[in-house]
Amino acid sequence: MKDQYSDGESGPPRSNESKESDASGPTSAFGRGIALVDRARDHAGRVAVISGQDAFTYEQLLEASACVASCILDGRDDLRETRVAFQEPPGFEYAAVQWGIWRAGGIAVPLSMDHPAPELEYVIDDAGAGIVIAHADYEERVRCLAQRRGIPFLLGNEALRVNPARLPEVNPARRAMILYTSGTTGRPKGVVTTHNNIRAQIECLIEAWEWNARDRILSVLPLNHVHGIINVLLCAFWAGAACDILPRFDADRVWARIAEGDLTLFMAVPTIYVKLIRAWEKASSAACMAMGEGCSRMRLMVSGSAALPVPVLERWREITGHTLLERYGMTEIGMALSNPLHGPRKPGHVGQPLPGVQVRLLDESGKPVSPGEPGEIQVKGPGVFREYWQRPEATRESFREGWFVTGDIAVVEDGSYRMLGRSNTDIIKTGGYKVSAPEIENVLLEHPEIEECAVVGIDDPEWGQRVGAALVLAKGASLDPDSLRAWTKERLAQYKTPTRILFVDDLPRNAMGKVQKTVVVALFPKGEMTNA
Ligand code: MLC
Ligand code: AMP
Repeated sequence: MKDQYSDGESGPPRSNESKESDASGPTSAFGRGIALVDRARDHAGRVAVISGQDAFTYEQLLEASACVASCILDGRDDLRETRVAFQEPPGFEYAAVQWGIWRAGGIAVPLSMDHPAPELEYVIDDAGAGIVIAHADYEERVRCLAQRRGIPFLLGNEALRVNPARLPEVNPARRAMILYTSGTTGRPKGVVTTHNNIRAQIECLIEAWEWNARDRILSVLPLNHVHGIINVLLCAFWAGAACDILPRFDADRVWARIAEGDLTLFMAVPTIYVKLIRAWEKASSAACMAMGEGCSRMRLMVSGSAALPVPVLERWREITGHTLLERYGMTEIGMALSNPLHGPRKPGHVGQPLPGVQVRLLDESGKPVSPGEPGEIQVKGPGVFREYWQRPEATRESFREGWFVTGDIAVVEDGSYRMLGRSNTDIIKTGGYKVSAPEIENVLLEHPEIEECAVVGIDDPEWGQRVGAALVLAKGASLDPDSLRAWTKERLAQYKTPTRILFVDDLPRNAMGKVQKTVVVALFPKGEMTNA
């Protein structure tokens, strides 16, 4: 790592920060400070984003984001860390809005494209959003959420047409982004990263995976999580590479795009590789030939966000010739461990610390483990987040002596880390999404027919884990799984909605009355989707 990062004071800029700087660039005052944006001028003529049939250069991204920034500023000199929540489908407008918020001095709070209204409202309220932006296709729902709260609402495509004005200079130690992530208790927490944190998270991947301006990556992941935002979109932008963005994952479209033969990188969660393997197995031999040819032109394919089952790694290698590079990361820290770009990648392992990232394993008494012993992963480095938004106690509790405590258990074998699971079974990973069992239980308990419930993760070959719910119904009540799922989907994201439902007379509890989740897991018959 070349630079030193210091997470200094944030908040309102010092008096010289909003002064006009070098007038080069697309506006009279470019508003420097954010390295990612400043670098874009070095590759102004290169393609930054491909979205359907359209390609957009870095120059266009700079121009469009200056317009968005000016629209959001609306005459002010600096947003001074106002939170700007935005719902934009993955594409050029998303990138322009994200950069526009940053260049105006705001904090970007990306909203999920798939969340029902109550989840969106929670994020808008918890972040204390001062402005809400949406793509025209989502205007109807999002505008009224904003208006009900008296928050100014802007349309992304209109913001893109505003005349660019003078932009502030942004101190990179300032807060840049809030991503919502589920925890072991309560509702999701906002993970705050500064521009410096984001830069560090990007730079370690640029170095480790040798990103360069000739790269072309296909983006298929949601852009409200670290994997899609940092590892795919922003690494591409840092490198001056091209990011070809699909609005959402679709196995046939991904294969068709790979078969075109011009991609160099692909990154996804294990569930996506499972779905791609399934689509391959259904394809004609001519199509498989073209798909295989496209894969052979790529230089790297990466898996992460959840454990990659070894049979999936092996099948992927059989059909594409690629040994997937598995790495480990977390919203709070970006990426921490990675198998090597060059050299053997160990199946079932996540490799070694990335450049600039310190990792240690501690036992239950807080002492470093002996070699070969399991321990909890703790991480330190310039990419580690700044705080949970407005939760100082939760922030304090998540650090020990300056190390972030991940809750993940691992062991080092022959110098390579192997993941063993989490210390808390109330966290479920499904399709690469992290979900909290208590959060789902709290919603289910609002249902009038449900008296008690226990939510658990059930191992699943496609989703990693499925969300399972064991339910005790109120006396004399009846409930069918489909209507319960429909009811839950109105309140929670689809991936949090239980797909394994079991009706029981009682929940298994220990002598203290605590529900025994491992016993609950064993109650679910193997291999059935739902059963009543
Ligand atoms: C959807 N379905 C599920 C499900 N999600 N069923 C079980 N479990 C789940 N988790 C069902 C739906 O109900 C629906 O069924 C059907 O699948 C299709 O839904 P969909 O939403 O269209 O699915 P799809 O688009 O195929 O989504 C699959 C996916 C998505 C893998 C593309 O889950 C995804 O994008 N995951 C990535 C999440 C991610 O980016 N995580 C990174 C976090 S950052 P029906 O019957 O209703 O039609 C992080 C740090 C790090 O973890 O290290 O990277
Ligand atoms: P999130 O909070 O959504 O960022 O998810 C982070 C969590 O995903 C980590 O704490 C791990 O539990 C899990 N995770 C990420 N990558 C891997 C991996 N390669 N293997 C196993 N678990 C992983």
